[in-house]
Amino acid sequence: MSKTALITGVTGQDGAYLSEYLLKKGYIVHGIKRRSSLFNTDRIDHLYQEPHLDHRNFILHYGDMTDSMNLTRIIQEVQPDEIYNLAAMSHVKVSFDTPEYTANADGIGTLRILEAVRLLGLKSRIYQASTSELYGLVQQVPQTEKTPFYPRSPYAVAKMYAYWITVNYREAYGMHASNGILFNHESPVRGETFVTRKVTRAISRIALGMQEKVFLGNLSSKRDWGHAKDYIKAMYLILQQDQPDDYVIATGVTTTIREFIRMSCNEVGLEVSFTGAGADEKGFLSGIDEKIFTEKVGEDYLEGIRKRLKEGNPEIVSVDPMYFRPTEVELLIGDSTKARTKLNWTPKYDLAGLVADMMQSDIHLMQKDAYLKDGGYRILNYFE
Ligand code: NDP
Ligand code: GDR
Repeated sequence: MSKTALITGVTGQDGAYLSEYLLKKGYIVHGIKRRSSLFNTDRIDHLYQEPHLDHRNFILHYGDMTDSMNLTRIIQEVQPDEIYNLAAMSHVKVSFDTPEYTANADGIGTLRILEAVRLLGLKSRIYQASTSELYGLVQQVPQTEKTPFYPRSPYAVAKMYAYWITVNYREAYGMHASNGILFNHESPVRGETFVTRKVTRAISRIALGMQEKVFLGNLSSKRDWGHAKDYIKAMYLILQQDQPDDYVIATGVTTTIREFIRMSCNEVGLEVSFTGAGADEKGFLSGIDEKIFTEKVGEDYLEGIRKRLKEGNPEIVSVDPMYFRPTEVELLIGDSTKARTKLNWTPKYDLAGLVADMMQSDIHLMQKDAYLKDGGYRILNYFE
């Protein structure tokens, strides 16, 4: 008998990779997507199955984390063996603009799922997408399952409620409910407004002569970045354990945003040097390895870069304080020893592999845009 999984946030980065992974394992996968005025299923379109087919193993339902009745009905209909609660307003900076909505969707939304399973008397195992943002203001590093929390944004505070309500339902009602405390994980389908993807898209466009520079916020914060493909495997493993529990999932390596930019540039043969600090920091194109550039980007674009270099120290990164956060999380570095020993989880990608994967994909996507632009089509340049 195939197992049935229900994924909230199925249209997001992790939802897409997890759907693919579970389908390959023979699961019937149900996903909850929001109604939107434009199609929002880009990341899962390759998995889509026509609703008129007799036998489908990938089924989408309209829903929202703020609608208890909707969630309860879907859970009752689907009777899932496993629920992966990935839906959230997941942007830390935006949570300062929409704090109440974030609390509702990310915090109370988790309660709605737990309570629905309890009231329906189901035995569904529940995975809660917890986050390294819970650690916030540095108490100790590396961060483990025992490190105290000190959330620094409305997003993190909402996720703190979700973390504890998951623990509470496990202890109060004996539910198989677990938290994965995942550190930042990225991929070629990472949302365009998170810093890694913003950088890999921008550097690709700069290399192709489609954009002059990119505006960013705090370049000094440090993140422990992994690949989403590795991290969704940990979610699956957590729900396969006999006992529910909470696990840190991380690589154990931390890097500044500045260094991530440098690595993304180097990936395509570009060199960048930084001057200044804080709001005055700038990044300049300082050299080019023409062999790597030609191989990764293409000879056609070489002349444009040579010209920019000849013009003298062209600025490709500027800091704009509008991207600073009212309270910042400066340093994240996770210790995932528990997951590595108990779940036997090991990531395949290191940061260099992640950067290479993201840059390769974005260069390819932007080459397509450059081709359309050359053909006279208007290409929108959305910076945020
Ligand atoms: P994304 O932002 O890519 O995806 C979020 C998903 O949630 C999307 O499918 C989105 O739908 C959906 N969603 C948002 N609000 C609602 C709502 N009110 N009702 C229903 N669905 C909603 O996030 P990721 O895939 O990167 O992350 C998955 C989860 O893991 C999130 O909970 C995130 O907070 C958490 N997390 C992520 C980490 C990371 O580094 N990626 C690290 C640790 C935790 P739509 O597509 O319509 O916007
Ligand atoms: P984060 O990811 O806040 O860690 O949350 P994000 O990529 O948004 O920021 C990481 C760091 O980069 C700095 N930064 C910028 N960030 C953005 N978005 N845009 C910029 O222009 C920019 N410039 C500098 C930020 O200040 C920050 O220090 C992500 C999300 O996926 C959460 O849902 C998840 O819980 C955590 O990772 C773990």
